[in-house]
Amino acid sequence: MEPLAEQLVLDSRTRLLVLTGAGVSAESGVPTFRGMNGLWENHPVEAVASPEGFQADPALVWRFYSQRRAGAADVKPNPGHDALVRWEAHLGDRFLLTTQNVDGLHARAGSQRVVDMHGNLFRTKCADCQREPFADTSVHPSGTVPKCDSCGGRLRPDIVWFGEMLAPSDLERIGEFISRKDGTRLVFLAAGTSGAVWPAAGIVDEVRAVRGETWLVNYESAANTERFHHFVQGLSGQVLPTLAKLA
Ligand code: BV8
Ligand code: ZN
Repeated sequence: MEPLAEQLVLDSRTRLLVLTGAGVSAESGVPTFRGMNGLWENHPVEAVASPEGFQADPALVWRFYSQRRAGAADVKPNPGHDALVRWEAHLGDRFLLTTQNVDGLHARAGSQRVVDMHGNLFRTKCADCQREPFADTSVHPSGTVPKCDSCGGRLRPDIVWFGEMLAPSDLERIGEFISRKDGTRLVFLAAGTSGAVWPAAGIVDEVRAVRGETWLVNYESAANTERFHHFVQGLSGQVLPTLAKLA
């Protein structure tokens, strides 16, 4: 095992997997889950963001997502997002960004190699037929449940809810990058995440299983901080722009 590097060195022998959470969008003005104490209008987010919640009260769930669509529409990427765009430009295909955020801010900042592992706020699909998910910024009036114009069923945001499987193609893409045998050394950096939601919280262990180097950049300690070789405490919008040595 090579000596632990004190600085995040991104050179020609390195491939980098980045995982982001709500903390990376906080400085753009997007509320975090912990910041809301996991609650929305006194509903546990896990209750609203679940198939059961949608079955029980689809109008409530659409009010939750319409509000977030309205909120996410007029926020801008911050220097934390921009730093990741620069790292990707430097590393090319030796870079992959998987995000738990559904706000689309990484893509708006210019990130290309992005896995929306929990879906995207600005995409909609049908809960009752297999039509293709489609881009959708609609903010629906409170109390309404939009209908599918091909089967008449209920539309829903194209988001991975609690209790729902992540897309196998997304898990494969992450797994392929972790187990890649191309002579490069694997570095993993998680930023702005509390490490409370799985399977995202387990990626650090998958990386350690292949002897990768692991970094956490977070405002406060996370549920899995001790799993990381390096913990840099701070605001991602201030830490990420200066953390990496692009060699
Ligand atoms: C599944 C979309 C398989 C919705 C989301 C193993 C153990 C225990 C439980 C489970 C397990 N495996 C599965 C589970 C169940 C569950 C789970 O993990 N539950 C938790 C609550 C215990 N997982 C699932 O259900 C997953 N599916 O496992 O399917 C399956 C299915 C059926 C049957 C068998 C198996 C699906 C999980 C995805 C759910 N969807 N999002 C929506 O957004 O509306 S999760 C959602 O919550 C986010 O995407 C994100 O993942 C999570 C919030 O976490 P963070 O992003 O980390 O945000 P948080 O606010 O918590 O923390 C922010 C951090 O940033 C803080 O630490 C703060 O200090 C820091 N910070 C703040 N500001 C800054 C900052 N840091 C730096 N700079 C700043 N400026
Ligand atoms: Zn339909």
